[in-house]
Amino acid sequence: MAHDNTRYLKTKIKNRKAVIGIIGLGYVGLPLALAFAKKGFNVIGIEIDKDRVKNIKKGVSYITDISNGALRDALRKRTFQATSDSKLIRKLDAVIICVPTPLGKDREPDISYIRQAVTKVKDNIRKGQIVVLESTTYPGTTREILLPILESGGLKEGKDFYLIFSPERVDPGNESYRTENTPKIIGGISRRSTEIAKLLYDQIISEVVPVSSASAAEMVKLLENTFRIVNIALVNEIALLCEKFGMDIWEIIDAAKTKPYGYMPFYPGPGVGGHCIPVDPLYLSWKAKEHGFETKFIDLASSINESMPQNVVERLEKLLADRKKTLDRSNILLLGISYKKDVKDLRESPSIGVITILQKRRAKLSYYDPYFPFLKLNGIDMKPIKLDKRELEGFDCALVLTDHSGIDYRFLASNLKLIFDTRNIFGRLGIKSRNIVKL
Ligand code: SAJ
Repeated sequence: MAHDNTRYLKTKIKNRKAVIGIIGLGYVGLPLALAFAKKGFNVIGIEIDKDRVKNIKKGVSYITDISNGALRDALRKRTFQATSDSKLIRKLDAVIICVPTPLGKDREPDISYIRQAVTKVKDNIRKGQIVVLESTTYPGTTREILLPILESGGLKEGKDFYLIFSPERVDPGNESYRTENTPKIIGGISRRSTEIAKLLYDQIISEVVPVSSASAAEMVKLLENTFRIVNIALVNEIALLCEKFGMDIWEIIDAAKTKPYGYMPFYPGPGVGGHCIPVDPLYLSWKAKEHGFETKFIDLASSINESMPQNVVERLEKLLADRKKTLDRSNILLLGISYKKDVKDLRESPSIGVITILQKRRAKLSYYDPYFPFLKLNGIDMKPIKLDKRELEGFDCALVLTDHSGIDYRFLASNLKLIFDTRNIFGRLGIKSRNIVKL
């Protein structure tokens, strides 16, 4: 029986008649939904946030990398619809879970969104369905948490349904690598599940890479992001050392990256933000502790990155002191608050850390970020400014925290008394001036 099921399912996938469901239409789910829709699949997005569903129905995208045009195209072709009704799961041939995996209040993994999503799947599951988890999580989640829930109604994985982990690899704002051309890792609970998932993702992604298990696929993702957090922390520490030595870290990195092998540039900054890099490695260290293993690298990297906002404020304080000023009597302009350039996302943004410290030090704060026309932080309304000459002249120092594109940095350089540039955006644009100080 299972064999016939699988054959029928494979045929539906190959002729793109399989109905695809995406649970969670965020920066991972919405691009994935449109990637399937573009290939002619009928896609149902199941999104708990009713405002998001409303926006999608109006053809208004809330994801930086998805244009309204792309969204409207899929809606017009009727290959994509959004709903909050999870009962539609029973109509699906494949259900792909793309929900957040944040940290709880004690910085431990919070997989409540995964549990909610997989319970909805369990309540509506039927024979022959493919269930994929894409949310980044600790190794073992798919096997230890999802499998028992989905088999609790008596269905058997690998026979009645297929369960796979496939990590999302989305780099918001990256123009070169999109869903379709970023290699995709897949790992099933059973071999048959891996095989089915390969066929499914082969329809939309040019390179699909099977690994031996769901846990292996979960671990691949965590190695990728741990690699990043550790290397960013390393370059942040070297930057602090270069400041002591009176050296220009940006010159050192630019020279080091001429090495054609065995080196990869990372850049210092005010800290590490986003919902992945500062978070995912802590999922791994949490799981490691269950096995009595202490992940020293991850713990050290997290603490170095988390200390960067304080280091930035201390450096700013010194710059002001050199000009006989103190923080509590200074007017500071924060340039950019997103966690990284050209995205609208404040999650774990280092700017929040910097602003919180400056608020405590009673500095007078204003900000400019084209993605945030207003900002309320720690209960305080932050004042957005217009980048005009009169406004700029009133600041004792401007602090570049996010190097958004499309800003007239030359105009800023000629109208600000002092700029502390933690991203070296001015250096990269070849704008040199005595009033610009780099991290
Ligand atoms: N950062 C630095 N120095 C660097 C690189 C990054 O300070 O050299 C900071 C950024 O400013 C940002 C944070 O680290 O605050 C995270 O940067 P990121 O480029 O990793 O950005 P994310 O989290 O949006 O995207 C990442 C993906 N990025 C890249 O591979 C370049 C990738 O790590 C994951 O596929 C993705 O998160 C995810 O969803 O896991």
